[in-house]
Amino acid sequence: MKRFNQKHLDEWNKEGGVLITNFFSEKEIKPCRQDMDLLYGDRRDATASPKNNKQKGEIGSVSPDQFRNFDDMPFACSPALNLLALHPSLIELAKAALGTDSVHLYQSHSWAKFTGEADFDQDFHCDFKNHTLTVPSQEISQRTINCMIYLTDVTDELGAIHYVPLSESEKICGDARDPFGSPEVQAPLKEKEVSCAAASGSIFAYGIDVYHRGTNLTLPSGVRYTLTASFKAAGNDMIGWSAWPYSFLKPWHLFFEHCTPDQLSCLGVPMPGDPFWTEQTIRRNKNRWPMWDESPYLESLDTD
Ligand SMILES: O=C(O)CCC(=O)C(=O)O
Ligand SMILES: [Fe+2]
Repeated sequence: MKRFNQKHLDEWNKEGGVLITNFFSEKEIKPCRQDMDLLYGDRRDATASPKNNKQKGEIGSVSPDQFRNFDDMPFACSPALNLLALHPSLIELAKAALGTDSVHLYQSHSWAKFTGEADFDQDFHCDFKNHTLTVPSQEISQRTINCMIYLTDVTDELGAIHYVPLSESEKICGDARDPFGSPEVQAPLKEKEVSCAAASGSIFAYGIDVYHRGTNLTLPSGVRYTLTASFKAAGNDMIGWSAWPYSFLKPWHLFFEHCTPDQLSCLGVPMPGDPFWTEQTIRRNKNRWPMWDESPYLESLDTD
C-alpha cells in the first residue's frame, strides 16, 4: 500500500510543504525512539522550566543552543534509526516529488529537543542557506525534498514546526527569498503560519525555498525527537550538506549490512550492473564490508 497519494504531491508542488500523517507505523518508529533515548536520553533535565530568551516583540532567532542534541547520520545505535531515512517508501516519495528515478540522500540528522534546554523559537527562514551556495532551482528535478520525521508526538507545546504555504508567502515576499528572513517579513509571515503538529510517525515534507520556523517547547518535561531525510536528484552537484565518507569512522557497516542496493544507491553506491562493479571492486568492497551481500552485484556481472 502506498503511503502517500497524488494529493500530497500536488500540495507539495503548490505550497512547498505537506504534512503526511501516519507515514510510519508505531512498529517502525518505536525502535527509533529507543535509539534516540540511547543517544540523547541522558541529556534531559526533566525538572528544567521552559526557557524564554526572546526580546519583546521578537518571534525568535536561530541560535546554537537549539542544536545541542543534534547529529548527522550515521548514529551509534541500532540499524533502526540509521536506516529510517532510507525507508523504501520515503525513497519512493522523493522520486515521485522530484520526478526522477534516481535520488541521493544528502542530509539526515537526528535531533532531540528537551523543554528548558533552549528557547527553540526561531524566526522565519528558508533552509537553502546551508544546502546550496546559490538559490533553489525553478526546475522540479533540481529541487530538493526535505522530510522531517516525527519520532514522538509533536504538539504545539512540544515545538511543532510552523510554515507559511507558498501561496501566502508569495503575497508577502513576492519573488524575493532572503534565506535568513528579513525583519520586515517576520510579522506578516507569522499571521499566515500553519502549525504542523501531528502524531509520531507523521512526516512534514518541505522544500528549501519555504519559510518556516522551529517553535519552543513549553510543556513541562517535554521531549521532541525528530529525524530529517533530505533528498536531491542524483548528480545535482549544486546541493550538498554531507560528504558521507568524511565521517568514515562512524558505523557505516550498518548500511552495508542492512541496505538493499536501491538504498545504498541513495548514498552514492553504484547499482548492480554499473560498470564500476568488476570482480576486483566487488572483492575489495567485500573485504572492506565483510557482511555486505554482494550477490546482486556479482549476478549482474554474470549477465553482462
Ligand atoms: O526543528 C524544527 O522544528 C525546525 C528547525 C529549523 O527549521 C532549522 O533549524 O532550520
Ligand atoms: Fe529550517
